[in-house]
Amino acid sequence: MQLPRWTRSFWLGAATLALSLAGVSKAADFLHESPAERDARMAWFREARFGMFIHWGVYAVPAGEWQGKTHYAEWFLEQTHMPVSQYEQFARQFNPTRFNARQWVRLAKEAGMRYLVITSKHHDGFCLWPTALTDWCIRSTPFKRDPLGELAEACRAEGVRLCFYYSIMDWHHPDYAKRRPWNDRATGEPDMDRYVAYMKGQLKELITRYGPLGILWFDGQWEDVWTAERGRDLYNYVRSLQPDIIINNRVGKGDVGDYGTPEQHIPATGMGEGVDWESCMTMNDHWGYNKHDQNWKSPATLVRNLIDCASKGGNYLLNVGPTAEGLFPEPAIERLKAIGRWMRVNGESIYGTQASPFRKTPWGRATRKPGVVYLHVFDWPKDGRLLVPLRNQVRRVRALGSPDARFDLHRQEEQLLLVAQGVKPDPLATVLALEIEGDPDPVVVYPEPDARGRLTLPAEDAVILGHTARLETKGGRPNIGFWTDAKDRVRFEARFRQPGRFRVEVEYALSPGSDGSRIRVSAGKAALEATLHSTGGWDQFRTIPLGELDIRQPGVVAIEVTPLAKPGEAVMNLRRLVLTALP
Ligand code: H79
Repeated sequence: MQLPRWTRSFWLGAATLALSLAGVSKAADFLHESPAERDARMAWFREARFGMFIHWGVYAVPAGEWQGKTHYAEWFLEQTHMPVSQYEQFARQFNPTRFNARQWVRLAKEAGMRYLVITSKHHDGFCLWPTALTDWCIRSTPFKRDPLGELAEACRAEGVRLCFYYSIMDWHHPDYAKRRPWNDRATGEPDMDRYVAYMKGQLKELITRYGPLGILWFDGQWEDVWTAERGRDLYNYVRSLQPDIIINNRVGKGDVGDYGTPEQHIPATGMGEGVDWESCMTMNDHWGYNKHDQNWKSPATLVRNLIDCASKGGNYLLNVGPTAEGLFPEPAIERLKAIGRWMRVNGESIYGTQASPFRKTPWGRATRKPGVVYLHVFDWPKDGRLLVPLRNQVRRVRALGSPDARFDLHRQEEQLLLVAQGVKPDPLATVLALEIEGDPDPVVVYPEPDARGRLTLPAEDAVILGHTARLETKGGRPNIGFWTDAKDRVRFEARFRQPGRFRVEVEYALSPGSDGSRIRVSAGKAALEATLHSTGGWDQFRTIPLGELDIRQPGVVAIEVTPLAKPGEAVMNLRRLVLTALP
């Protein structure tokens, strides 16, 4: 039974009052909430789709270089194993006199970003605000200002949501239980309970001084000294300070948190229906400032990453690593401005949208809103013809940024064929808005052998039937991994216009300990069996022939991979199947 909201809160209130009168402190439980409550809390995050990450701390002083080596940034202390007392000296040189909070926030806002997440404390433990709980903070620098306070004010003035990153792992604090041997400043026995009290005190400062906040973005939760129970407790504590705050999933060990946080990649097919997530990525190869890192991604890549996230129902958190003077690197500013120019024209296809109604489209990505499907065309076709796998009646087609464009609409089999005139192509991505009748009714387009009779079935197109096997990414490319249950199967579907005999190959990886997996590959009624040998490791991919299969009837055929024997921990990491027609 569900009581009306006001009665529930009345009884909850009365119970809390009774408990507190009795002197019992009952920990708040924010781990359970109704779908409507959760939707209300997540609403701004889902609408925003795009945020700025900022990694800033004393590591910006060495700026990534030490003793002739140049690959450092915010992991400087852990990578050099420099004594903590020596690392502390960098604080004396951290004097970002050119820091201008209003400028940073405006750069984010003009790029189209709706929220900003800044490192209040990274793994080195240095606190970017004048905390009462340690001297290892901005007060120990010549910079006598409060960067977080100034950012809070600028965010309020500009209407950008302020969020804080906070690292659980702390290489500096004497009570963090996995103390580093090079922490020469710590004495006594570490005490994790005291460390948690320290974190809670700091989080209370952050929320009460600078809040309300949008997100608390935890990190560094993976070491054993951090437990699932501590994670749940910290989640509840932060929510009790600000009930509507959003907390990422790195607060705990996988069982708490409001959304998923893929790092440096975009999940091949999103994270599943109804799961909120945000991919955080760098613009070059480091999070903190590294003066030698000039490997900047192009504006087209950055905009397409944002589109890719939105098309899969997720957010994009794009990082900037400012200098020790307090400036954004010039290449970062140029890219933010380019993204902003694109967003001013095309933002309606990103903000407040939902995941694409299509599984895959050869020309780019798509998003949707009630009554509208947005098409993000990465490389505009020279002939202006675009095949859209949609059955709906279309009321109107608009090309964003090309008000004079005209479209002829045709049907090609079940799909919609758009023939465009007067579209000004955008090299980053050209966006069309299709205003449609009713909910999108996509046509499922099956892959087919190409003109040379070759059909590739990549992992991301598979339906996984089972419990453990799932899509993961290795070397930037997806594969089906964690295939530890030999009852799990993998299915592809493809259309064959004519019958024929096909050679079957698999691209896979298998570690030596799992050598000898046996699999069956079937296509309709035909099947083959094969044994897989080790490729040398779970990320060593190799392509081998498996045998031949007869496709006897034209039409849509299910192609399935079924394990027969699994001598090791997993069947294989499956990257793709390739079928090639034999003459
Ligand atoms: O704050 C950023 C990273 O510092 C942090 N999370 C993002 C948001 C992070 N912590 N751990 N990791 C990411 C994964 C560990 C990566 C490592 Fe390395 C590989 C640690 C050492 C080798 C990355 C590359 C850090 C230093 C070199």
